[in-house]
This record gives sequence, C-alpha cells and structure tokens, in this order.
Amino acid sequence: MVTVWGRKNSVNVQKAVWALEEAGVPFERLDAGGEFGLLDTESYGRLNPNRRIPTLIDGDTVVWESNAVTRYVAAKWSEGDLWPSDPAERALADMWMDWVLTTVMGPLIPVFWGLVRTPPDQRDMALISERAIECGHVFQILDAALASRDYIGGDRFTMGDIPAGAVTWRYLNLHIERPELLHVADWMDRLEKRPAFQKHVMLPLT
Ligand SMILES: N[C@@H](CCC(=O)N[C@@H](CS)C(=O)NCC(=O)O)C(=O)O
Repeated sequence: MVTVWGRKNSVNVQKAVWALEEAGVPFERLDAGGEFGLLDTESYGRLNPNRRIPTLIDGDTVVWESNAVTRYVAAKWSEGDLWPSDPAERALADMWMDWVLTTVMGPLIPVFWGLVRTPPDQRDMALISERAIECGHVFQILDAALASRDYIGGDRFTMGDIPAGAVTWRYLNLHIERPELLHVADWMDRLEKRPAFQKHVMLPLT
C-alpha cells in the first residue's frame, strides 16, 4: 500500500493524493505537519531531510517534493495518460509544473497565509495587496496559455494540470481582487467535474 504523509489542507499534499486518485492507486494518507507535528521527529527526518510534506512511500521508494511525487505517480501508474508518452506533450506539462514552483508560489504564499492562516489584527494588508496584484499578473500568463487549449498539456488532462489546478483553485477562492481570467475559469470548470479534484482539492481553505 502506498503511503502519503501530510495533512489534507496542504496544497502540496493535495497534488500527491489527487494524482494517486486519478491514477487509480490505492493509498493511505497519514496526517503530519501543521497541528499534527511529527516533521521534527528523527524518523520523519530520515524519510524527508527537508522535514516538509508531502512524502510518498512506495515499498523501498521514498519520494518528496510534491511535483516529483506527481511525476512519480504519473510515470509509474499512468504511462500514456497522466504521463504523456510524447516528449513534446510531456515538456508542456513539465514546464507548467515547474512554473507553479518558480513563479506562482512566491506571490501566492504570502496572500494565502496572510488571509487564511493569520488573525485579522496581525495581517500585513499592504504586503497582501501587493502580492495579490503580482498573483493577478502571474495567472494572466496561464490564462493566455489556456486560450488555445483545454488543458495545460493540450486537449486532454495530464499530470501538468495537477499542480497548476491545485494552486489555481486556492487562488480563485481567496477574497481578493483578481483580473478577468476567462480561460482559467473555463479550465477550472472542467477540473471541477473530476471526482478526484472534488475529493482532494475542493476543500474549505484552512
Ligand atoms: N517544494 C515543496 C514544499 C513543501 C512544503 O513547504 N510543504 C508545506 C505544506 S504545503 C510544509 O511542509 N509545511 C510545514 C508543515 O505543514 O508543518 C513541495 O512542493 O513539496
């Protein structure tokens, strides 16, 4: 049985369990991180020296970094489906997976943490507003890309939709001003029809 360590309200854990569910892999998710702690234990540090979630365990294989986990799941259990066999199609998925980590998370984390995990009287509203504007610019890049295709990697759902889909759902559910993102909204409508997305990503923001 595959195990995923990490609390269910972590966007990075959501990517891992969404990918597993899409690939039809039975798994158990064990709470860790946040209120559940455990990350500073010796045994967790041996699994994941970064002491972050998620960590996936598949027999003797341990995988951390959520996008690496998503790729592992896709490559092992969903060749030709979540994992595009065509290198060009796979590169398209890969680019947007890396884009989430390099371009989205920087501005999105302070907005999410500021508005969701910080008491109102301790919020730095100037920083939140500034980063929310930056998020708007970043998601306009995705919107432009989705103008010419239904999914991140082309005309079908692949692993490329998983990291971007998880963070975009979060962004769209924050109480902030956003630019018009018509193509992102259409893509999100498609994702919201997927049972695995409903189950693992469409959760209250906490
Ligand atoms: N780049 C890493 C980031 C992992 C990360 O920062 N995870 C957060 C949760 S989203 C975490 O471990 N936070 C500490 C905690 O939950 O206690 C990945 O994509 O897996």
